[in-house]
Amino acid sequence: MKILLVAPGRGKKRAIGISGRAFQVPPLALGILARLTPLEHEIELVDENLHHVDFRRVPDLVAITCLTASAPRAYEISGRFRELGAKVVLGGIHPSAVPLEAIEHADCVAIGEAEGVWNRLLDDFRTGRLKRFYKGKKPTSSQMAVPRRDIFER
Ligand code: B12
Repeated sequence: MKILLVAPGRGKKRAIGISGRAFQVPPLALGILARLTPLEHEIELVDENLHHVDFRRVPDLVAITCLTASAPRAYEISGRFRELGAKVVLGGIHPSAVPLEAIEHADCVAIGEAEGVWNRLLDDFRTGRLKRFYKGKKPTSSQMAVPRRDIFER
């Protein structure tokens, strides 16, 4: 299964490259999703602050992380991929705070932490039983996944 992980850009700052930013940080939530994803799946990460999303390549599942500031762009990306036939899951602080708004723009909303729900969500998707909402509990420190850093550009 092909899974695209997306960190949406904000406004005009999208995809201007490393040199254009005062400082740039990797989207840790997506590193965690990558760590939790079983190795049989193919994952790709696009951080829109660095690169454009290529809508010509349509994965099976698109997972988008978003804050309130990036929610409008997250919804745009989600809408385009859904038109192209991909399923989209939204997660992060904004969809967790307003899941009923977020579900209007996606097939599925992950509320709270990814640990404990991501693998169940992937299994449900694979077997055609994706639910509209998944609610993650606060993980204990030993359950917390360490972000996979190899998926980030230096
Ligand atoms: C560190 C931090 C930063 C760092 C980011 C470092 C980094 N590497 O990303 C810096 C200083 C750069 C930063 C900047 C900003 N931040 Co900040 N930041 C935080 C802080 C303290 C922790 C965020 C973090 O990295 N958590 C660890 C990651 C792993 O957690 P997470 O993203 O929540 O992801 C988990 C779940 O949400 C879920 N999940 C997330 N995405 C997805 C997606 C899917 C598909 C699924 C299934 C699950 C899932 O699973 C993850 C693992 O369990 C939070 C406060 C907090 N305690 O959360 C504020 C916070 C996120 N920041 C906030 C804000 C407002 C900003 C700025 C907009 C400030 C500004 N005015 O510029 C910018 C935005 C930067 C951007 N990305 O565009 C607000 C967001 C509020 C909101 N409603 O959106 C927060 C909540 C602080 C607050 N209480 O106001 N921030």
